[in-house]
Amino acid sequence: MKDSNTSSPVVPYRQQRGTVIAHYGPLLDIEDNNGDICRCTTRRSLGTVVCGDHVLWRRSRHGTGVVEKRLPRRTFLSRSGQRGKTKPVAANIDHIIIVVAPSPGINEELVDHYLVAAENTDITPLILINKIDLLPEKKLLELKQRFSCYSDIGYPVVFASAKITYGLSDLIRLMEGKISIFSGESGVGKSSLINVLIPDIKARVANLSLTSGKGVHTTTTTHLYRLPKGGGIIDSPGVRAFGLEKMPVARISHGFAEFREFAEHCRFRNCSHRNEPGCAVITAAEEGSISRLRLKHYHRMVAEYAL
Ligand SMILES: Nc1nc2c(ncn2[C@@H]2O[C@H](COP(=O)(O)OP(=O)(O)OP(=O)(O)O)[C@@H](O)[C@H]2O)c(=O)[nH]1
Ligand SMILES: [Mg+2]
Ligand SMILES: [Zn+2]
Repeated sequence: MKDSNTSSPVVPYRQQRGTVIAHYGPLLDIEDNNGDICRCTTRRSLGTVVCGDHVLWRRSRHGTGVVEKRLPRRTFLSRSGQRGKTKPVAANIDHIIIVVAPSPGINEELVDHYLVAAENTDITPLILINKIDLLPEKKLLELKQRFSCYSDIGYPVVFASAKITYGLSDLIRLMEGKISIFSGESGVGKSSLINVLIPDIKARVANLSLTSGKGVHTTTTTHLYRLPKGGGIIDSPGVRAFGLEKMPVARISHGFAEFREFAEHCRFRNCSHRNEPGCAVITAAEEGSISRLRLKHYHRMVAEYAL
């Protein structure tokens, strides 16, 4: 009997699942189910893929591969770049670890932007204050006080140092089996922390002599690294700001959940908590029940991003 397959073209490689672990312009590094990595091109019809995306791909000749389809995403983090253009950051993340540090400086407004983004997805945020080795005890206590407004409302706040490997054991447990992204300004030590958490890899870290000022971006591509006990960490380039897309005020309020119990007692239902009479949120801020700084950031975000 004639073999009907003999006349059809040979298909040497089967389609398989993979994960995007890095993006280099049009090329992607795909990790297969065995943890092997293959540099791939993409089908034109593929659309945008980002680090953490699950895809269908197949090997081709010369040790490369082709990504053919992006699979549905569990979570997706994007930000708004210049001129309001959406910039995808990463997909299928469980945790966002918001890293700040006394050098180059603590930026709570950036933290609040990340929290609004995280609260509007299923990504769990955690705040990590790195480089505490730089702080004398008094300054450290001040900083703990300053960040108590976050721990009081339920966000984990970790004080750590990549340099002296301090404060990371809880984080290691939390990250096991999950995908986490380290985000924050350039120079706060995201790559340094990742190098401590995964000693086998060598994420590029800024040379001390080059970090005298802000704006030196050492990490230039988003990269997923595997953790020894399962799960992974995504290193991402530093940002100056984390722009949000335009959104309804309710979604901004969602990132300021501690205001809610007070907002229910404002005299006006649509109170902006700015200068209305009978505003229970302003009273709460004056009495120290909520953070004045967070209220200020809320107003700024409403002015900038509310639809
Ligand atoms: N003193 C001190 N320095 C640190 C610590 N962690 C990182 N650094 C230093 O901070 C500088 C910046 O660290 P990176 O890890 O490159 O920072 P990054 O956040 O990855 O920066 P980008 O890749 O530009 O976004 C380097 O010189 C590190 O050696 C720390 O815990 N303590
Ligand atoms: Mg880096
Ligand atoms: Zn109000």
